[in-house]
Amino acid sequence: MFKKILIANRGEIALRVIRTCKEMGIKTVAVYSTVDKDSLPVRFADEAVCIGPAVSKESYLSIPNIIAAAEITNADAIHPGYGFLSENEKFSRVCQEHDIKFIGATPEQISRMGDKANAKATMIAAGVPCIPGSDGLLKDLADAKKTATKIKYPVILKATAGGGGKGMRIVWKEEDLESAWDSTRAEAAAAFANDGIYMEKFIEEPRHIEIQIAGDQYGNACHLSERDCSIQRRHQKLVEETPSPFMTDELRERMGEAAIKATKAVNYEGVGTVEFLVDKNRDFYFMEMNTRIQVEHTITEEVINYDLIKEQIKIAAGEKISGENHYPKLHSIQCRINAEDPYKDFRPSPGKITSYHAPGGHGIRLDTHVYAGYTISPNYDSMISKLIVVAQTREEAIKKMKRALGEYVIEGIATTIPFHQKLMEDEQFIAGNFTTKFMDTFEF
Ligand code: MV4
Repeated sequence: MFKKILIANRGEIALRVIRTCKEMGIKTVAVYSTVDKDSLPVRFADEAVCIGPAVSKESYLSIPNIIAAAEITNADAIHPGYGFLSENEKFSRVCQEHDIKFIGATPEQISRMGDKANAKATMIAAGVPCIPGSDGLLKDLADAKKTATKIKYPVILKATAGGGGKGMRIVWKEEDLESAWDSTRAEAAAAFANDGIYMEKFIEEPRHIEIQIAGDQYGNACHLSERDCSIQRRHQKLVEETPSPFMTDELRERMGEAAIKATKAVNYEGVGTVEFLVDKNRDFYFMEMNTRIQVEHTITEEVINYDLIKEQIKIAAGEKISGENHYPKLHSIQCRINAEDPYKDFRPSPGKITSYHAPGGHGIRLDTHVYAGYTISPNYDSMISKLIVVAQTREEAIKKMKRALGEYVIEGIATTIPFHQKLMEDEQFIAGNFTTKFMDTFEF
């Protein structure tokens, strides 16, 4: 087992990793930018190293600074959390070259899954259902026209280097194809220095349901059931839950099986997520594979009673997993509480938390790095905390969430708490009747 892990991240996830390391008897090193010097990860880690100024490029994204911090503290592994360098091929490789275990995917896996057309080709070959579309990248506009005629409009153009909603265009009819082709290519070239584009049939009003997976170094793989992440706004998830209200036992078996095929196809080692789009007929299609721990891993932990960070560390250290799948025994919901003003189009609201009271009690979990007097910096993402509830049923979980939101006091900045309170009262949400389009029409 590792003796000392450096956490190449900040905020709640850095704290989350430190907590598990402590329970496992592993020493921890926090790295921090100058504005984070008074943060809880710095306070609770065994050691802390300043790696640069507030701007991420010069601190949390600086590979040389982070490797230097690992070398001077003698860390034998690095946990990258989510975001920042967690799916960075170069960082994974540099860690390898310095004999530091990167707790995440290999450089090869990151590059294979990061190129979406390539990832899709891998999944088709493995027998994972994928959305009908072009055979790899489109050659030119004529190829795009031919493919669209074959699969029928509406279609979607996607940048192969994109993902998470960047570099996509929906095309409803042939006369709009040429300008969409030109603009998607130009945008992809500018944003990713890669203008490779592929095409898919556009799935209208899908649900976003993802399967948590784990694989070890010996070829064992299992799934840990699903999370429904359909409540999103501009590709930012707002609420996640498990089990999905749209799930059936039969669909879970099929999606779990497909996710395991995806895991085995890339010899994946570690914990990861296979994202699917699910249409109204409960047909599902591979979308992306995430090779990191995700923000919403918490709800899976709550319903199957499992520490996913611990599992991640054990797998990285070479331990075997049983290969048995895990099924939800309870219902869990997570609300992401952001420093954003829901009354002003979710505009960011950084600043000082002047007064703070955290909810608690049975079935409540709050993952956060904030406290009274903490200042939310405009330099990083605006998440304040993740409020997680677990209960016997979905109905009970919603009631519990309402109760917890009502106890949660954050003063000095605007937060998304009022949005979540309204959502928990929404008839369609309560009925489990929602798709990725839900937020387009949600009145707030
Ligand atoms: C799609 C789609 C419909 N049809 N692909 C958005 C993020 C990126 N991972 C892929 N995305 C989508 N791909 C086809 N063929 C709709 C989306 C999509 C979406 C997916 C999941 C969650 C929220 C979304 C919001 C808008 C569009």
